[in-house]
Amino acid sequence: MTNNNLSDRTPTPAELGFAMPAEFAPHDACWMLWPQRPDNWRYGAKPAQESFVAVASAIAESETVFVGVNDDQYENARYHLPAHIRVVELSSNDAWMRDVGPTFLTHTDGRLAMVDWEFNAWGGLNGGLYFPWDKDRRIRGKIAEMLGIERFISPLVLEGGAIHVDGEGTLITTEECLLNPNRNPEWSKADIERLLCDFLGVSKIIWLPRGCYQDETNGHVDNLCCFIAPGEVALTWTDDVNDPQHGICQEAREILEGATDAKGRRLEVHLLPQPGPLTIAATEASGVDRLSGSKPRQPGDRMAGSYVNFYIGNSVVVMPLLDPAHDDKAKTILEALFPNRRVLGVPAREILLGGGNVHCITQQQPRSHLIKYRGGTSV
Ligand code: KQY
Repeated sequence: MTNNNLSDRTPTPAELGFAMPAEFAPHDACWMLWPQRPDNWRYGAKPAQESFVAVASAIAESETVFVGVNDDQYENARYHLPAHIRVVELSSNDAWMRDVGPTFLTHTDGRLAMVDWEFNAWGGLNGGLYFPWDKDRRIRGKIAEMLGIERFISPLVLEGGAIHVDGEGTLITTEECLLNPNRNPEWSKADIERLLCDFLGVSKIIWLPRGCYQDETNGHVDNLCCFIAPGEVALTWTDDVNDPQHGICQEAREILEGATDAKGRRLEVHLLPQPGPLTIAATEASGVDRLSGSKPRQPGDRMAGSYVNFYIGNSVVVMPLLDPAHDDKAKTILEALFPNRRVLGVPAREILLGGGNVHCITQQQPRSHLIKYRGGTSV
């Protein structure tokens, strides 16, 4: 745990030699959760569960996949998930492992550790998406116990989808999320930068003003833009000047193209077409339970669909299929960006209806000296 008192402070993870690797670095595993809450997923989450099975199966082609499940869904998840996927009982309030799961760190000597951020369900009682979030909050500690790794507790409210790193000292995030009064009102931008550098071993932060239009996470960067290699990012894009997303894409592109990374490189920005615009159909909204304290789904509401919300596995890239008019083009671009990985598309509208996508429901565990899983498909 970091104590910022200069007199008796403990060393930061960065000072101890830990840093967050890029997603495109090798993995030992991927962690996911099983969707079930009927006030977020329509029809008791049955259609979403099918999509989660497809995502887990695609990722399991190149690394071990763990799926955490509440006890009352354990048998159902075990039945629907293929046998080589590791189903473990792990209580959660919902199914966004990117945000509630560990941000893993590795040491130069190969050790694995994690950051345990503060979590308030994307805004707490000031615009958050549900209450309570107590089970989500315990997930990182439980995974640290299972893996037997060090857990660095950060005072920052942060979800994993709010950051992307290149593994070479650079981090991208958005002001809309990290500077939102519903996350860290007591910290200045400089304080937040220092905490990110201390906990993640980065030295350069690139701030984008806003995330995707109507993104209920308050602008997670993982839906807008991501590193695909050192010095290269993918950015969701629309040419439609009448779309409110247009200005968001333009300002992000200008900042990214004008930025240098921690190593002094200019960034190359690759554009991915935006799907849609996509909105919630009446038949989709009506399948979601209306409960007080959770975000209602209204017919016609714009969804924050983006092809940038993909997962980079060891030898696959798992991308969301969201719109027949744009899926093929987005896949072709990703195939060119990842010539050494197979790009697998999974039908993902059901995940989008729940408020996120493939990247939001997954969390990579980087390769370390810790574990060689037996019987899985870790490569
Ligand atoms: O990272 C995400 N996109 C999580 C969104 C949570 C949505 C809950 N309805």
